[in-house]
Amino acid sequence: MTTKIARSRREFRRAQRSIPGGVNSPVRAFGSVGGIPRFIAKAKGARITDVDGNEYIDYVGSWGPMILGHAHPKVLAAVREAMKSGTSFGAPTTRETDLAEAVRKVLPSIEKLRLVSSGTEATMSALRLARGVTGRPRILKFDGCYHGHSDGLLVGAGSGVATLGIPGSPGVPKAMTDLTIVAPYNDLGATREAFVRWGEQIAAVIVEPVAGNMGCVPPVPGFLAGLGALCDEFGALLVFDEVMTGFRVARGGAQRLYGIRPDLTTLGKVVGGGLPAAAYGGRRDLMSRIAPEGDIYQAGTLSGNPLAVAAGLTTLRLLEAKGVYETLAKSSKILATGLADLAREQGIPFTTASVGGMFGFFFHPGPVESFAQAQQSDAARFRRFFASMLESGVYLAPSAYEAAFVSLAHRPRDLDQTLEAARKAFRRSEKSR
Ligand code: HOZ
Repeated sequence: MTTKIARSRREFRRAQRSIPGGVNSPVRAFGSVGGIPRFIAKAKGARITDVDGNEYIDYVGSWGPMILGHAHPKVLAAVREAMKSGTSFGAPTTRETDLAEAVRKVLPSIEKLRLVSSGTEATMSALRLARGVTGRPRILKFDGCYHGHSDGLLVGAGSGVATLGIPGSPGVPKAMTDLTIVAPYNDLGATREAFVRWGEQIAAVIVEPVAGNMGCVPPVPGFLAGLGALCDEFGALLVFDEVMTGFRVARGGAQRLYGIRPDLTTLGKVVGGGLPAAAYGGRRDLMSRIAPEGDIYQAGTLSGNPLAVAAGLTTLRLLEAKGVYETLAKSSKILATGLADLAREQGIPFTTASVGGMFGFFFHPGPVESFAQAQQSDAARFRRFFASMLESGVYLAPSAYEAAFVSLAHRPRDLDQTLEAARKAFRRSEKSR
C-alpha cells in the first residue's frame, strides 16, 4: 500500500467512537474488503477526493444518484436558488407538482405519486398500499434483492445484508418475516409454486427489475413478463422497485426497457438528484387510496423537501437531453466488455453485465442469474482486485454484492484509466494468490 491514508485512518478511528462501525450506513464500511473506508472531502464530475487528497474515479456515485456526475453546476445552482426561499415548509409547494409531472411524463405507469425521502420509505409505503387495497397479508420478494431496511423486507436481502453475510436482523419480529415469501431471482417455476401455495394471501410481488444489490444481475428473458402474468392470475399487485434502475437504465426505467407496466413503482436515488427524495406511485385507483384522498396512511415532515425537489427536478430535466442514455449505456458496456477481455487474457473466471448506466462483474465463470450463483463468486479475488483498483485511483463499491454506476461525467479517458488500472489489478491479484 503506497497511497497515504493517514487522515482517513484517523477519522475512521474518531468516527467509530461516536457512530456504530464509524459509518452511517453499513455498505460504506470496508468490512468485506478490509482496510480503511476513505473519508470523502469533495467530489466533482466523475471524481471524488478523500481527506488525504487522493483522487479516485468514482463508480459508486453515492450508490446511484449522481448520474450527471458530482457537483453538477446546474444542480448546485438550483439548490442554491431554492435555498434562498427557505429549506423546508411542511406545506405544499408548486415545485413538488412539477417534479411529480416530470416523473409521470417518462413513466406512464405512474398516474399518481407521492414523494417521500428515501427508497426504504418508498418500498415500505408501496407495500402498505398493496396490502391495504388487496386485504392480503403476504408479499413475495426475491433472494438477493434489496428493498431498503423495513422489517418485512430484511429477508433474503442483498446489499449490506449480503455483504455482512447475515440472514436478516435481530429486532425484526418473526411475525413480520413470516409474511415475506422469498423465491430465487429469475426463477418463474419457483415463483409459481409460491403462488400455488399462498396465492390467495399474496398482496404483491416486489422485484428489482434489474437486480443491483447482489452485483448487477439482469432479468432473464420472460421473467418480468411472467411475474406480471402470475400477478394477474392470482390477483396480486406487481411492484417494480426502480429505486436503482429508475432514470438510470433507460429513459422510463426498466419498465420501459423491458416493456412491462407494473401496478406500482418505487423510485429513489436519481429522482432526488443527490439529495434525499424518493417516490412511490402507480395506478390512479390504487394511489387514490393514500391519505388524505383515501384511507391508507403515510406521511413525512420532509417529504417533497424544496431543496431535494430542486435537485431532482433539475436532474430529470438535464436527463431529457438527446443521447444521454446511449452515452451512459456505451460507457457501461465499454467497462463491462473491457473488464471481461482483460480477465480472459489472464485466464480468470469472470463474468460481467451492463444495463444502461449500471454494470457489474463477478469472479465467476458465469452465467450469474441468481443470488445463489452470485454467492459462488470468488470473494478473495474480489478483495484483491478491489484493493488494487483503489490503490490505482478507482473507487468501486467495497462489496461484491453491489452494482457499479457510471455518470455522464465519465469521459473516455476515465474509462481508459479504469481499464488500465484493471489490467494491473488482474495481474497483481493473480500474482499474490
Ligand atoms: N441500495 C444501496 C446499496 N446497494 C443503499 C445504500 C445504503 O444502504 O447505504
